[in-house]
Order: sequence, then C-alpha cells, then structure tokens
Amino acid sequence: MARGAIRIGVIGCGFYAQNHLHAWKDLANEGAMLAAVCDVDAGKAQTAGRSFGVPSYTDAATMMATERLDAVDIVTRHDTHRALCELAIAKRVATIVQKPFAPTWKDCAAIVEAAEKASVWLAVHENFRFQAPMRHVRRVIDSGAIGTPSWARVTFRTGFDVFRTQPYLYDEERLAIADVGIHMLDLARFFLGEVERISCETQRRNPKVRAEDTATMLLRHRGGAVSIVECTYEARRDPDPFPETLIEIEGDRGSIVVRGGSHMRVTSNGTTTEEDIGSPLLSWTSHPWHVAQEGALSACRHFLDCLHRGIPAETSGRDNLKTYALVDAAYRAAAEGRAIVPERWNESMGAIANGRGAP
Ligand code: 89V
Repeated sequence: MARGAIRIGVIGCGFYAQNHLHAWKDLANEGAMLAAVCDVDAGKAQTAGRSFGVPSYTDAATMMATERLDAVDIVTRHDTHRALCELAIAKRVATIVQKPFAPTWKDCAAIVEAAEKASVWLAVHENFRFQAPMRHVRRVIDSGAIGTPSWARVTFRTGFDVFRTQPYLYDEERLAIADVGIHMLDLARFFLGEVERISCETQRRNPKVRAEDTATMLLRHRGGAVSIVECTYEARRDPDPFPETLIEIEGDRGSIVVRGGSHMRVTSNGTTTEEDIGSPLLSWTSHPWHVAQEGALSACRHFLDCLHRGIPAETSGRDNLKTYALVDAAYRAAAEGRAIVPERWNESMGAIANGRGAP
C-alpha cells in the first residue's frame, strides 16, 4: 500500500474499542486517518462518531459500501469476528481483528485461508508483545546480555475486577486462557520461540464465573527452553500488578526480571542494572489501564507501519494461529491431564497451503 493516509473504519465502539479509536486518532501524524465508526448499538456508534468527528454506522456492510476504506479494525466480541473478517476480505480491505481471533480453530483457519486466497493483509490485534516493557525484554535478549534463554516464567495474576467493564466474561465458555492466557502464551513464543509440548492445570476459584479463572501451564520450547506460563483473575495480592505481566527469564550469562511498576533488573555476567520501563500516561489513558492502553497504541502503530510498507504484521493472522493453537492445546492438556503437542498448527497450515481448506 502506498505511503499516504490509511483510511480506517473501526467496527465496534464498546469499552475496549475506545483505546483503538484514541490510538488511531493519535497516529494521525504518522499516516492514520480514522474515517468512520460502526456499532450495532446506534447510541454507541453515534457517541463515537461525534467524539471522533467521523461518520457513524450501525451496519458494517453499509459502512464498507459507503466509505472508501483501506483498513478495518474489528473490535467486537469474538463470536462476530469471522463474519466481519469475511466481509472485509471480500471487499479487499486490510483487516485487523481483536484477540481472541475467533471462537474456534476452524473459524481462525478459515479467516486466514480467505485472506490468503484473496491476498488481503490480515493481522490480529494481539497487543501485549507491543507493550514497552515487553519490547525492552526482547531487546535485552537480542543484545545477548543474558546469553541463551533457557528458562522463563510469564505471569499475569490479578484480582482486579475485569468483570465490571466486561460483564460478558462471567459467561464465557473459556475464560482465563482464552482471554488473558492467550497474551501470556504469545509472549512465551515471542521470548523463547515455538513450543514442542504444553501441559496445563485449570481452576475455577471464583464460583460466579462459568469457566476457568486460573491456569498454570508448563511449556517445552523447540529450542530446549522451558517456561511456566500462568494467569488468573482470582488472586488476592497487594500490590495487585494489574494489568502488568511479570517476567523472569534466565540464560547462561544472566537473567531478566520484570516486577510490578515495570521495574526491570537485568543481570549480565555478574553485573546487575535496574531500570523502570513505565508506560507513559497519555491524555486519554488512565491508571492502571495505561499499561494495556499503551500496548494497544503501539500495536496500532506497528500495523500502520506494516500497511505503509506493505509487509505482514508480526502478529499476522497466520502467525497468530500458532498462539491460538497453544490456547487450544492448553485446554486439551487440562481436559486430558497430559502434555499436548500443538501439532494442529502444522497440520492445518499444511491443509491451507495445499488448498484443502480449514480442518
Ligand atoms: O487486554 C486484554 O485482553 C484485557 C485484559 C488485560 C483484562 O486481559 O481483556
């Protein structure tokens, strides 16, 4: 796609979409143009349209038929993702879709297949790896300061009331792993590479939720590293680090530890340095959400840059299938009480590549 403003339509104007709307507005100087908004709830659509000074729609097909859009950013609940992605792909509009990608592997694979067949750019808005502290961890690993990473702990433990702003989470069939563990699994891939096998124990510690609110996962990575990946919405901690991800990574020459407050300690060859990699508080962000909000902004910036340069996003649809395969493998590991090889990704991507369609 040529340099120049990328005209973006945002579909979904709910709680989390506000971050995307602000992000696109903030990125105007970098070539983003928020062109239109859409929500099936007319009130939400109109409010967003008024606040951001763009036309609003209650029907995505009408928005796409009326507006000249280069990209859509789908920030609706995941059960609507497949239909909306397929609509955008049919219109040959670059598509960004909120995590989790879709309710089932079959849906995710079908979306990737449709996009690849139509040569439409597709990315999943998986944003945790774009948060400033996580980028910093990756840079330290790449610098060689800790040597080769061989062990890690990736942790998200909170009791913050996420249900207040997202009450639908009470009724999700898959909760902790699908909603937040998915970020942790993506980070484990980002830091230590692809996964050979995964085991998982789930718990439902809050009786008010339908699904698991806690997951403790053990991953063996293909390069030989081992990681513990954990998440819960049912921790009683003081201070509560929400929505921060805490990290420990050990290599043969040192270690990286990220504690609450994005406080980072890097030990390299016996010398330790400390740094605070805080996320800036912007005019539209608020404590403590600013950590996640900054990640959403940085993810949008990355997508915009990729669209301008005509290259796939780090979290392309195809790439995100690998994270999604880990989510499915974790649930299966918990249900079957054994380690699972997330081979589904290979098989299914082979099927897509061979034109045999989604499983
Ligand atoms: O970013 C997210 O996925 C949010 C939260 C940080 C609460 O998991 O749903």
